[in-house]
Amino acid sequence: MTSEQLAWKIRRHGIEMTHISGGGHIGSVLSVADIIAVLYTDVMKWKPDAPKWEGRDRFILSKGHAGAAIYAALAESGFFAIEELKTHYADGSRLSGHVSHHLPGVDFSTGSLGHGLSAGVGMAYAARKDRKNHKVYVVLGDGECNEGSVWEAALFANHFRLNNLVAVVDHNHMQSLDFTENTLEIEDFAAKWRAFGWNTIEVNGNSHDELKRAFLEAERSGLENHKPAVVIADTIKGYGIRFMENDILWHYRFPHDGWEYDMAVTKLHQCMPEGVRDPYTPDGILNPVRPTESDDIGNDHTFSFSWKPEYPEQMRRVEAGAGTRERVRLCR
Ligand SMILES: Cc1ncc(C[n+]2csc(CCOP(=O)(O)OP(=O)(O)O)c2C)c(N)n1
Ligand SMILES: [Mg+2]
Repeated sequence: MTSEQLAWKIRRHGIEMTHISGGGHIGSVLSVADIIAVLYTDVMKWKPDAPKWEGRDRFILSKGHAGAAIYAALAESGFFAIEELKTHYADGSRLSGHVSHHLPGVDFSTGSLGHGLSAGVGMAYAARKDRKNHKVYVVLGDGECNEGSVWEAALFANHFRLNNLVAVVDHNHMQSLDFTENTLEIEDFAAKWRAFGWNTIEVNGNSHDELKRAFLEAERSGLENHKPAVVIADTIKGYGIRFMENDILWHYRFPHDGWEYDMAVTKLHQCMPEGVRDPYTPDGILNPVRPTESDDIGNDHTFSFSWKPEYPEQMRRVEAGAGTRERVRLCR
């Protein structure tokens, strides 16, 4: 499967899983889909029939609230049956809303933000001591980087020259209620990682070509100076479904019956790569329900908009930084 095909599948499964279960974080899933797809098709070593294979690269989705994305990638890669995805969030299911290590292919449970990089650093340090060749990949959210523990782990990784560790930050400029810059300023984000001693690579995180080049560069630079690498992946929250993009509503909201589900599926079908089959609605939705004037679409749902009198000034600062880069076309 190509990375583009897997990314589409992650998005489609993500819509279905959050729709059926009435839970999850679809904006976060859509944001990270391309990063996970590239890692699982082009970068990491793994064996679905031997999930605990010693030589496997380790993967931690530290932004564990996007569990649906890694579940979809693992099922599509053969770690467990695709049918099981439908149990997402259900009582007794292995597919809890936040990532569970009870699933084959998952090494570390996440959901409480700020812990994944520390665990990944430990795994990389152990691999170094045991003279093993595998690598460790940790995907973090940008809001997650508010957590102090992330920066303690970053110090450690540089100090011990853990060039077998790659962190990827899904830098979508948003967290749960607002833009990151309105919540707790993190810019100049790349400069911070450089100051912590990391090889710092900035890319468009929805571009598969750029992501692939970034992982090669992480490898090359690490061999040269023995430092860990961070890929700062500039993404769009909700990417791939226009009405969800950059709208904080879709951090927590799931696609409801009616226009939300119908339009999400319809939008994805407009960009379906060749060779992919939609397991849920193979022909798309025949007569999709469309939003009407009274539906809540295209409105600003940020916390600052709702509550803060100084909103316009904050917004100007955010708009200068976020979502201004050129979009990658999903349909090639
Ligand atoms: C320690 C901790 N505090 C708060 C939360 C609640 N929470 C879930 S998602 C989220 C925002 C995360 O934003 P970001 O890391 O930018 O991820 P994104 O969804 O934007 O990819 C928060 C605060 C949590 N899961 N863990
Ligand atoms: Mg974010």
